Amino acid sequence: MNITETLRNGKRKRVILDTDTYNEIDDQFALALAMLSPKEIELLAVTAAPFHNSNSSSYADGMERSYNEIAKVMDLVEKSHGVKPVPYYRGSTERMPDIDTPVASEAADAIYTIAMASDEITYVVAIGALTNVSSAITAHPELAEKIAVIWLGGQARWYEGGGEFNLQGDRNATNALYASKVPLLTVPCLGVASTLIMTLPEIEYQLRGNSPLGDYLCDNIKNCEPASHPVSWSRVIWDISAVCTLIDPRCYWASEQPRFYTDENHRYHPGQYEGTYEHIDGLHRDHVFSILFGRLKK
Ligand SMILES: [Ca+2]
Repeated sequence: MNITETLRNGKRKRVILDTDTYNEIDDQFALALAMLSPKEIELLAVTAAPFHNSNSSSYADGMERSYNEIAKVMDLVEKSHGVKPVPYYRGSTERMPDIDTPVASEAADAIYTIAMASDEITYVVAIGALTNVSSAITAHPELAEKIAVIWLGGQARWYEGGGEFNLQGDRNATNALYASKVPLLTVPCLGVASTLIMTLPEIEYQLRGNSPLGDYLCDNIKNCEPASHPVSWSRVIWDISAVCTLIDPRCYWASEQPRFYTDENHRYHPGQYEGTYEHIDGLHRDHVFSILFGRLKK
């Protein structure tokens, strides 16, 4: 299965969004965008991914905070646009101990149950560490026939590896996904998603005062201003990239690459696993943001 070809067929897609929503300020955009794109996306469920950075005290705490943030964003979307919340689930509280051992969670169960309930492919859009997704796949290898994964993670292949937050969040889960037979499309971070730069004046111009959701997203960006108050600063809204592939596949171009193993030094070893995956090589930044603001503005 070539995911990009299926995305171009113009049909509405069954989607589960797996998100570490509280880890910074971009997952909120991605979740709102998915909810506000019903023509292209049938959002069946949202699952909370674990993370650990300065916004959490542990992977379990990061998952719980993400779970609560999902509820908050869905509430803001409903208040602002009248779109009803969808079911959402707690994810894993720990990382996979190795590439063969799944971690049980409501999220992994939901991915399996939802995917098996239809003859159509379910697109699992993962914008955090892959623990929930790879746990579902490892526990139920038959999901390879039922799902396609679109993952924001890793770096562009020309970086020859390198640490990256979503990949490092669960390296065993990353390797489990590449080792599996599940069709995979990736949006690499540095070199690809890193082009999705937004500044405070732009978002204020587009969304301030437009809705409670718009104000919340503006406030989050405003709170990111570096303490050094540089003349010019920006934020990358990484996570909208993965959702935008479903809304309009013309927003990216991709190439087929050998599936790879990531070692403990975060170096990639192409060809270590069988088969290929689709690697997004570039994104049309202005097109992506035009879609985003078009959907988020009332
Ligand atoms: Ca994320």
